[in-house]
Amino acid sequence: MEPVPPHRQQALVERLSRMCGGSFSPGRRREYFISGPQWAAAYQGQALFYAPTREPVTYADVIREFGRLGIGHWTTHDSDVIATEDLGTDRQAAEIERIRTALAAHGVACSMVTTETFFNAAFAAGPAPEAPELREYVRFRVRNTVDIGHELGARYAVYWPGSLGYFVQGAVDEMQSLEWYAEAIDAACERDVEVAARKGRPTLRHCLEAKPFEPQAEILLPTTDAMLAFIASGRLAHPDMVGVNPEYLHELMWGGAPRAALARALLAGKLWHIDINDGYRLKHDVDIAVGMVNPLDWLNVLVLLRSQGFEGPFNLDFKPLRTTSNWGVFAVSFATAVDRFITLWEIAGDVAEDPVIREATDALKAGSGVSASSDAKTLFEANKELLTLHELIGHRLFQILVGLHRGRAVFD
Ligand code: GLT
Ligand code: MN
Ligand code: MN
Repeated sequence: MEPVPPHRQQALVERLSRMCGGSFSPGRRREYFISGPQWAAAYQGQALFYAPTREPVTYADVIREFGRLGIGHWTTHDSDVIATEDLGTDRQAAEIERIRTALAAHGVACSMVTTETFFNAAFAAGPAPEAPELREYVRFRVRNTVDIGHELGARYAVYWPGSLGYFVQGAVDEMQSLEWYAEAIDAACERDVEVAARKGRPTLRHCLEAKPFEPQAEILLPTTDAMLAFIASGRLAHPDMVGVNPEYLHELMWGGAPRAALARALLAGKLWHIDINDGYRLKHDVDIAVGMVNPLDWLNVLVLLRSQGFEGPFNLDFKPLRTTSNWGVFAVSFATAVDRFITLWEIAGDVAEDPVIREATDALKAGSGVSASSDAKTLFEANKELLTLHELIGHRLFQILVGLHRGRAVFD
């Protein structure tokens, strides 16, 4: 093949994207409760050993592009859009007004706000540090984010505790740190109750997000299950206002099964928000876009969520690859991520309707009808052929994923 000179490269990517087909219209994409994070679109490709590969983008760019693509919801950290030194000042109020104008102009709604309590040097010791003045600053940040959320019309607030942990064991008192962290969440809930009453709005749904490692060596609340235990611990003043925001990859990072983790959150009535992405087990927080690594697992996750009536918000918390250009972030990354999600969601609907899966699961639940009281051998013999259906269900799910159930022929 001939070399592709720089001025022809976008045209090539566009032509091959069209050849892929399978993209949904902006109107269709807006039918789903999908949100795009400011920080995902603005990610410049940097990491510890990686220089940035993309130019900075503003919230105005991100909101305009989300509107054009049909990503109807936008999520942000406080400091993604307001300079840290402007937080809580009149300059914040002016910026919020500009953000509201941009959102309205492009038909995008702010669904969730989150507080950055990990990046700034002030959070070197995490969001529940020993020094009381630092904890007061954390409370100011979360309260102020609640204010921003109400001003932008958000319904959800997310908290990722980042450095709540330690590099060196014994350096922090785990019990004390957890109590201090609870105080920060209480401060956010208490401000929310006040502001919601004043504005005649419902209170926000406060969602805790776990990540098992990075940036600290050991994390005090590393998994969604740990968050559920924390919520139920009796330490929070408003546990009814607090739920979870599991991130798909964060459960894989500790070796968990995301679908099982989500089932436990559903059982607790606490699955309120979810970060959708992909990646590899027991590795870093690579935040690859949804469906690029584990499409079958994702299909199963969505079958569970559909069956339980969970319909969002689905937050596209991924990082466009650092090999993707600024133009490609919207032209390829977000466009294809949202389309893969919708495709998997619709295929999950096919699973729910599939006659093979339905009859197989019904048969498994019907059992053999042989009652043999405490005779284990007879019970085993009476059910053993039926249990072969587990493997057939796995095969059928594969067929549905690749479209064989719709007549896709691979070989003659
Ligand atoms: C950070 C983290 C994400 C969280 C964000 C919300 S911050 O990027 O890795 O998973 O969802 O604070
Ligand atoms: Mn996340
Ligand atoms: Mn992540």
